[in-house]
Amino acid sequence: MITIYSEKHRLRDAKTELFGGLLVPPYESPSRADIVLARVNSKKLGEVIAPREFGLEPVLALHDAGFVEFLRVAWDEWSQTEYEGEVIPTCWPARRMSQRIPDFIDGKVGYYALSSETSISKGTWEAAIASKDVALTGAELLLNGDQTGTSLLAPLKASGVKGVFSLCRPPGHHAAFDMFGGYCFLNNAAIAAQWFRDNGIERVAILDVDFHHGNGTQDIFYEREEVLYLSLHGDPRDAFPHFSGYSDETGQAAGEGTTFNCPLPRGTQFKTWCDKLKECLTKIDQFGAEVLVVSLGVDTFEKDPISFFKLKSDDFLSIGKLIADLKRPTLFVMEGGYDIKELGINVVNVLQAFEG
Ligand code: SP5
Ligand code: ZN
Repeated sequence: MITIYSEKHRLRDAKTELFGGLLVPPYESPSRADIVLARVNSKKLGEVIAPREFGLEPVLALHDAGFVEFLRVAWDEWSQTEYEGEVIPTCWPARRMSQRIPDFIDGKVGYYALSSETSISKGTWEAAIASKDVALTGAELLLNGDQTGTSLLAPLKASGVKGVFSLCRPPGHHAAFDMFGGYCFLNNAAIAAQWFRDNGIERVAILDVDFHHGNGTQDIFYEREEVLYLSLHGDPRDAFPHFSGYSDETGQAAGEGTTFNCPLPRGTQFKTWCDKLKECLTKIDQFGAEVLVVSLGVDTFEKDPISFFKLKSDDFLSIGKLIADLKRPTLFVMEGGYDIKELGINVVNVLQAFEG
């Protein structure tokens, strides 16, 4: 399997995360991509290639233009104040307050933030742009093949499943139409899914196996009938992002029935999780998805420091195998996973088992 990877992920290297009332070193760190890439290489998963640049058009196809401009200038505007730390919101347009966008950076960051653990730091914008290019390059490779013109979709019909791994960092699935947070700025998986739609694919499914609910992906496609969003995640009563991911959130308007949420309790083991995965896979099949995007977070791992499911390293092999059984061209987009030590093993387990 080909991996798409950009060194520019290193530009996202915040010093602070607000956690438990303290500013701590972020869980979402550059070492995450390093350890995954090291495992991709040591297990000889396949070639690793750099992304090409797609510009802002595919971003503006899904995200609010004012939000995107905010992300672009947030660090510079913050740097022009007397503040010494990183950009952290302290004030929100909460219930019954005005939803007008303020001028000063403190107000703007509150307007566009959905959570406050995610500091915006110098270089965050550049890294987020590179990350969405990693997703888009993966999508393009899956659809059109490499420069020799070999499409991966055409041989699918004859010879089975094909997959591409976009090693995105920073992750994306919490980034909504006009909000950042949960370590995410631009929604890489959603941008890739929309790119498939804009390039001749009628029906796309996004399967989100990250521990956290992908509130951003759900938000972006909530009223859309041609993009199916399915997620297994920690019950929002106990888990971030807390205000999204209940099972009665099923889509609306034309999108009614094209969102499927499986919230699961503390301590969930693989058996229970896997039964829900199988339900999701059946729905993807019935939906008639031509392409599958997997939001691949492995923070479901038993040793993950911020999550509460109990999956073991070998369980990630079963996940890869089950996804392969769907026999759809599949773009794996890296999301969360914070047990640095075993992160690479768990991610590559999914990918290698997918390849069979
Ligand atoms: C992409 C992704 O996985 N984002 C996750 C963002 C989670 N941020 C908030 C974490 C709050 C965790 N509280 C954990 C309590 C641990 N005992
Ligand atoms: Zn997560």
